[in-house]
Amino acid sequence: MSFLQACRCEPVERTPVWFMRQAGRSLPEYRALRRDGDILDAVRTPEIAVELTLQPVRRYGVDAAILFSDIVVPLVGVGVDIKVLPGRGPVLDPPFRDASDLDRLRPLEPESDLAPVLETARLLAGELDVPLIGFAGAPFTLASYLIEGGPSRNFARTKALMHAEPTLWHRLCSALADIALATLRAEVGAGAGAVQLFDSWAGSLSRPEYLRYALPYSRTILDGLRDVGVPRIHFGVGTGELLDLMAQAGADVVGIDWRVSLPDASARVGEGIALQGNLDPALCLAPPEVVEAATREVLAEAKTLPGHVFNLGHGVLPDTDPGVLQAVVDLVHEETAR
Ligand code: 1CP
Repeated sequence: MSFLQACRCEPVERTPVWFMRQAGRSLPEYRALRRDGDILDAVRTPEIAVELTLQPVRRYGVDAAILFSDIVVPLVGVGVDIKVLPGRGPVLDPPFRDASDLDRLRPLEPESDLAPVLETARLLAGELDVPLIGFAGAPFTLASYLIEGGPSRNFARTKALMHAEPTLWHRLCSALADIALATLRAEVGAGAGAVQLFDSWAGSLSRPEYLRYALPYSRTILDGLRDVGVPRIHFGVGTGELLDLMAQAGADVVGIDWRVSLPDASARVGEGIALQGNLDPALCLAPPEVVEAATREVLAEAKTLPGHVFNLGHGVLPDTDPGVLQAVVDLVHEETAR
């Protein structure tokens, strides 16, 4: 299993590769199965979620599968009325504003609140011959959807709240950390062989903000998984200035976007930590020779790393030609075969 070995900085037969958002609108078979349906309905229907998880594994021969779900699913599970709108993302009306909104979050009971997701994981574990990645949203990123009421560019309300009402922020993020930890532990119990904590929007925080308002809660989650023994991947976008702190939060693997070179990222995260990344997903819309050169560049930069999982720096863009991703997978496998 080259994916798990690379996550643990052990020698590999060849560099493992998978893509964030490898299931999704870029695949014709995904569009055919999903049509105009609600993504949350697809997540709640194990036969469909299993098939959507398997589609990219079958097509590309990637070295890991990622459970078809969404970071907001555990929040929906505890009764928060979040909708996921096509082309937009998660929205919540009314959003969280004050301490009374904490009542909208109760503790997660995974076996009932996430029953279909865990069933999907169990079915997949029996079917896959590559590891299944379970995942959850980190407290900062989840809190941003609850407070902004949807996707955001500047996270203004979220930052205003964390600075103005640190006690409320602490209570909110503690509750979100408990939900994420319970989610990940249950997914591992159901067969996930690795987990990824998505703090996608943490790059909007300064170092002092990250240290005070994000890291403690992500650490609760990552530390809380230590005893289950699966690799813990910690990912965010635009986090070049935070990589050392994200590693300190308790990750085995840190996800890197395209803004930081892999050798620089490795120096920042420190010894014994593997890196995942970091081809720019936008380049996958360029002609094949551009993608090939960029892929070779990532591989060249990764040569001296203790462990490398090839991935994009963020999710596959919907307009990506699947043939381009296939060429990336094949090139990574061919070039790194020992
Ligand atoms: O209906 C659709 O197809 C809409 C697109 C979509 C998909 C395919 C959404 C809405 N969620 C998902 C599934 C999903 N979400 C997966 C599994 C698929 C895979 O990776 O192969 C995963 C891992 C996620 C995680 C997720 N959801 C993140 C973290 C990853 C990241 O991209 O940074 C985030 C931030 C979300 C929120 C979300 N859900 C959907 C959208 C469009 C968004 C982003 C909205 C925004 O820009 O804030």
